[in-house]
Formats: sequence, structure tokens, C-alpha cells
Amino acid sequence: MDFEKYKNEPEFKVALEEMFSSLDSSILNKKEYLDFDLFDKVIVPDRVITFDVKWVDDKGVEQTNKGYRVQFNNVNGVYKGGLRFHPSVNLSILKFLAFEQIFKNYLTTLPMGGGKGGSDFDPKGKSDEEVKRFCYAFMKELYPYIGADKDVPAGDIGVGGREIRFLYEAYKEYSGKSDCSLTGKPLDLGGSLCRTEATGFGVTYFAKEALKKYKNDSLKGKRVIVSGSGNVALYCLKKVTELGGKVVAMNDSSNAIYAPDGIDFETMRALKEDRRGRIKEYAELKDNVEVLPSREIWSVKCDVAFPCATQFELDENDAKKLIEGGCVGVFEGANMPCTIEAANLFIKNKVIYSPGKASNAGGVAVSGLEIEQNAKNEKWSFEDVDHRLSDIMSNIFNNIYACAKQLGDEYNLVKGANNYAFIGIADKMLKR
Ligand code: NDP
Ligand code: 2IT
Repeated sequence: MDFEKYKNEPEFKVALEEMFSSLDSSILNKKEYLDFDLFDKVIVPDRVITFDVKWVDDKGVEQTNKGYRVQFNNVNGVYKGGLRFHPSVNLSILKFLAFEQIFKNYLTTLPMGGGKGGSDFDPKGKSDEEVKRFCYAFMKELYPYIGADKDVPAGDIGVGGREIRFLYEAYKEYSGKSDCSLTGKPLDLGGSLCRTEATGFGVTYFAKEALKKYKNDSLKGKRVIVSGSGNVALYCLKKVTELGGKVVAMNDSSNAIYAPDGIDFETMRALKEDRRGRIKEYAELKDNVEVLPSREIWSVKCDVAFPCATQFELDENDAKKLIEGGCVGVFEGANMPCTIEAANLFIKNKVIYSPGKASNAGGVAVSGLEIEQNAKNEKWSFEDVDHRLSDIMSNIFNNIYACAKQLGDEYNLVKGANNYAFIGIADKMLKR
């Protein structure tokens, strides 16, 4: 298929190419899909909501940001996907993320459709009061379009517990409702235990399954790189360490750190979550830590890598370095952190490579479990949610591995995930 008309939406165009270049000819030539114009329909969002967000900064000056919500496809359930607050946010990025989310959410087996939203607002360097005023102004525009039976946003880059608290309080104030219109809520507002940990734990559970199946191996004793140092990266660090791996490098958009003795979770968590510090400050807290330029992270030798920062952070050159250094597995915690060229190189070299839509589905899966707990007015224990998360991740691995194998390409989990999820969504669209 030719996606030239999307050349002004480069991230979305890449997401379409990634999906359609991996689909089997039996899908692309299926008469029922062609008769229904399914391929044209599945790439157009149901609805895109855009709005201005006007808020007042601490100096009393009015600021304006762009706000968006892309409601892409609800054939599998309510629109579901995070909100991203980052200066780079635009419609192309949100359409790419919402498109990915349709298939990711299907893989969890929970009843959730695909959506994504956010703003070009940058929470970095803003006071809590400024973030609060922004969140209230954002929700004042968004609340008519969301709700437990319609569209349920959550967090993503720049949107964590603090922002979800403000957004949910604002939703309640403006709508007069307190339904499960957001997930990732703080516990006192009805959130689920283990949601904070879910994406990072989930990608690690996925890696554990994959290493066992392909190599009869585990994370124990492995040298590991985890890029990023936000929500996903932190809890990946925690679980990898618990499973006996040693995380030797992490980064943020300014710097990377190399810590041959291993990075200490609690020190890093306190630096990042409590103090909102920069990663280079870790070197002041621990001995034997080297500070590098951010992109140098992929030059560190490792056995396993978890890219957990942002899209296209790992390109073909980085992939070459990882392969030459002996890396055997790359598991995406972020959404599309590897370029298509990098991913293809991993697959060609039989490095186990998992696309984010499969291996980072743990976050949205536990969001689905939060919806279920709220609906039933129940609170499940941490162990219970963690156990369900682990089962969901191994189920995702087994389904997409079986699909890849059936297509005769055992090492191609991109084919496995895309073909498996595409058929699921396409058949539901046909039935509808
Ligand atoms: P956070 O905002 O908590 O953290 C983002 C991290 O990535 C920060 O350390 C940030 O550094 C770093 N980062 C951002 N841009 C760059 C860059 N260009 N180069 C290097 N580092 C960068 O976000 P999350 O951890 O929640 O999200 C990370 C990724 O995981 C995203 O792709 C997101 O879509 C995906 N994801 C998140 C889920 C969730 O539940 N939160 C679920 C599934 C996927 P800095 O502070 O310098 O900006
Ligand atoms: O990319 C993602 O899957 C998320 N940011 C989590 C979405 C959610 O609704 O929990």
C-alpha cells in the first residue's frame, strides 16, 4: 500500500508502513476485507478532537497550548490510551500512538479500543500550581468527550500520578460525575495497586518468557541497558534487578550514565520520582558511575536491552553496535523506540526483538484491570494484580510467538504481533 498522502504525518506514516509491510498476503488479499474497503477504513480515526488550552502561569501571564484526543477505533471496546504532555506532541505522533494502541489493546484480551491524546505543554520546570492550572484547563475542554462508557485516558510521557490526580479532580468538578473516566489514578481516588509498576514489570515478564522459549535462558546474571528513566524505565530496572539481572546503563534526554556495578533502584527512584532530578545527579550519589552523552547509551556492551524512553531513540547504527556487543534480546518498553531499519536488523541477526505494542502492553492491561475493579467496586491486592499482569504478558508472548511460527518466521515477533492483532480487529470490524 502507498501511504504517500501521509507524508506530512511522518510518525503516523511509519506506523502504517510498519503494520502493512508485515501483514501476510492471505490478509492483504482476503476478499471480505477488500470488498469492505477495510484497509482504507482501519487507518482513519473515528474522531479527532483538538482544542486550545488557556492557562495562567505563576507570573500571572496567560499561556496557550494545543490539546488533542484521537479516538481511533472502538470496535474492541471503549477508546483507551494515554495522554502525553511533551513539547514535541503533534497530531502525527498522537495518530501513530493511537493506531498502535488499537492492536496493543486487542493483544491484552481485555475489551478496550484504541485512542491517544495529549498536549505540547511541557511539565518540566513548571511548579505544581502551574501543572494543576494547566490540567484543569485541559480537562475543561476534554471532559465532554470522555467517560467510563466512552473513552478512558491514562498517563504517558509527562503524565504520571500528579497529573492524573489533577485531571481526575477536574473531571469530577466539571462533569459532576465520578465514574472511571481515567486510569492510573492515585490509590485514594480509586486507582489500582501495581498500575505504577505495570508497564516496566510487564516488559520484563515478556522478556523472561521470550528468553526461556528461544534460548532456554533467563535474565539472571545478564548485563542490561534500560533507556529512559521515567515510569516505564524505573519499574523495568526494579523487576530486572529482582530477577537477577544487572542494569548498567540508563539515560534521560540530556545524559546517560554507565554504572558497571549496577544501578540501585531506590536511589534512582528517589532521584527521579521524589526530586524530579536529572540522571547525571546519580553520579553524585553513587561511586564508580560515568556520565555520557545521552545517545552514547547504545555503545555500552550488554546482553539485553530495554528501550523505554521514546519513539525512534534507537536507529540502525545503534542496532549494529548492540549486535556487535553480543546483545541477544531487545524488548521495547516505549512505543516504537527502534526505527524499522533497526528492528529489521535485529530480526535478520536472530536477536530476539519484541515490538512495543506487544511487550509494553502491561500498562494498559492493568488500566483494564483498574476499570474492572472500579466497575465491581473491588480492590485487588498488589500480588493479585501482579499475578494477572504476569499471566497476560505470557499469554501475549505465546500468542504472537505461535503466530510468527505459523507464518514460518519464528524470530519475527513483529509479524506475529501484527498479523495476530490485525486479524482480530479486522474480523470485529467486519462483524460490526
Ligand atoms: P515518562 O515521562 O515517565 O519518562 C520518559 C523518559 O524518557 C524520561 O526519562 C525522559 O527524559 C526520557 N526521554 C524522553 N525523550 C527522550 C529522548 N529523546 N532521549 C532520551 N530520553 C528521552 O514516560 P513513560 O516512562 O511513561 O513513557 C516512556 C515510553 O513508554 C513512551 O514511549 C510511552 O509512550 C511508553 N509507554 C508508557 C506506558 C505507561 O504506562 N506510562 C505504557 C506503555 C508505553 P527527560 O526527562 O529528559 O525528558
Ligand atoms: O502507551 C500506552 O499503552 C500507555 N501509555 C498506557 C495507556 C493506558 O490507557 O493505560
